[in-house]
This record gives sequence, structure tokens and C-alpha cells, in this order.
Amino acid sequence: MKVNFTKKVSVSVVVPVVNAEKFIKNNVLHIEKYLKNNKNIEKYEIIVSVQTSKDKTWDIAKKLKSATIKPVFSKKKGKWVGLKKGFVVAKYSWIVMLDSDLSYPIEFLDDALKHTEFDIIIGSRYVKGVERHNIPVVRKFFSWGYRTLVRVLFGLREKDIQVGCKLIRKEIFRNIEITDDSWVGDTELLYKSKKKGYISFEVPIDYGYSLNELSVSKAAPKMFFAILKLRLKLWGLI
Ligand SMILES: Nc1nc2c(ncn2[C@@H]2O[C@H](COP(=O)(O)OP(=O)(O)O)[C@@H](O)[C@H]2O)c(=O)[nH]1
Ligand SMILES: [Mg+2]
Repeated sequence: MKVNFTKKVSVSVVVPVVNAEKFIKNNVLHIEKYLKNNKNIEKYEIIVSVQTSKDKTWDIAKKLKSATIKPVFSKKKGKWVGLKKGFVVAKYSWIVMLDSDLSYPIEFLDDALKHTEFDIIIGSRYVKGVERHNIPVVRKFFSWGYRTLVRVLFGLREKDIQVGCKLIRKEIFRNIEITDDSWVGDTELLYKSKKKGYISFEVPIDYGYSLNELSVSKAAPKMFFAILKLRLKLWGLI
């Protein structure tokens, strides 16, 4: 008789949030429903990590508090401030980082959980199997440029570094420190964990390009300087 030994895991989903009163409740409840129904997930918690909001995000998050939904708050700005705050609270051995607007689907776990022999499983927009629609040429060129820059500066081979859905073995954060507070933290995570011998793997996600995304002309110079700064910092030059 063939027995199927699917390895069940427990996950702490960390959702960084700022100014999201319009969708935070729906999105957190969507995430919870998914986790509840996923047979490969044993236990779960959702840590909603809110930064000082100009709107009612924190009030809404507080009301969502339950045995499995844990709102935490920080004053300091930055996506990685929120993520790091969540990692400290997280109690399970796998962490899922997930953007609160669900621009990347929690359903990436369907595939990601099949690969827990790896240490970081990235829901990737740029591997075979991804269906993407209507992505402007300028945007494609920009993404390619960024990937090439990170490859040259940090030796990282991953195709999607910045994506906001990753499954990460929590023990990694006992062995490396993320110094960045904004969004370069993703590059720092992949770079430092690779140096410690951890291995990443990319699974394709369903990804629809959204017009709400940052304009390339605004983002490009910022990203360029931020990534150079991280490189200099990790060389110990600044
Ligand atoms: N806690 C916290 N979350 C943030 C902050 N800035 C962005 N986020 C969250 O980080 C995620 C990604 O933000 P987004 O604006 O979509 O950035 P992008 O997709 O990288 O351009 C979303 O879930 C935001 O709500 C912040 O300063 N603090
Ligand atoms: Mg986004």
C-alpha cells in the first residue's frame, strides 16, 4: 500500500501594512481562509504589522485580533521595519512574508509548500510558468536592469528578488541580521542567507500587472542608489 507522507508545516504569515483601511480587513480574512483550508498547513498565525497610519488601518487591525490574527504596531517607517517586528513575534518555524494589498497571491503557497527542502522559497514573477499580461516594455526593461545590477553587485542568481511573497525558514533570522528598514532588505536577506549556505528556490506565481504600481521614472533612481548603498555598507565602506 502506498502511503502519502506529505510533510505538514506550521507558518507565521507576516503582513506589513501602512494606510490600507480600504482593504486590510478583506485581505487578512482572505489569507486566513486560505490557510485554514490548506491541508499542508498544520498551524498558522497572521501577524498584521502596522506602521503609524494616517487612516484607520490600526483601528481595523486591532478589531481583527483573535487566536490566529495578531496585530502589532510600530511607529517607525519602513516595510522591513514592519517585517522584522513580525519576525520577532512569529512562533512557527516557517515565515511567510506577504504584501498586504495581495498584489502577490497567498496561493503561491500551493506550490511553495512542495519545496520545503529548500530554505527560502520565492513566489517568482520571472520563472517559466508565470502568466503575465500587459506589462509595459519600459517596465520589463527596468526589471531586467535591476536584476542584472543585483547579479553583478551581489552575485545573486535569483530572478525575482523584490517580490512580496516568500516562504522562509525562520531559523535563518537567528543567523543573519537584516540592517535595512525599507525594501532593500529583500536583497540583503538573499545575499546574507546565501553566504551562510542557505538555498533558495523560485516557484511561478499568478501575477497580474497593476497600474497602481510605482512609476518607473520615480522608482528607478531611488532603487539604484539604495542598492549601491547596501553594497557599500556590506563591504564595510560606509
Ligand atoms: N509596516 C509597514 N508596512 C509598509 C510600509 N511601507 C509599505 N508597507 C507595506 O509593504 C507592502 C509593499 O508596499 P508597496 O507600497 O506595495 O511597495 P512595492 O510593491 O514594493 O512598491 C504593502 O503591504 C505595504 O502596506 C511601512 O512603512 N511600514
Ligand atoms: Mg506593491
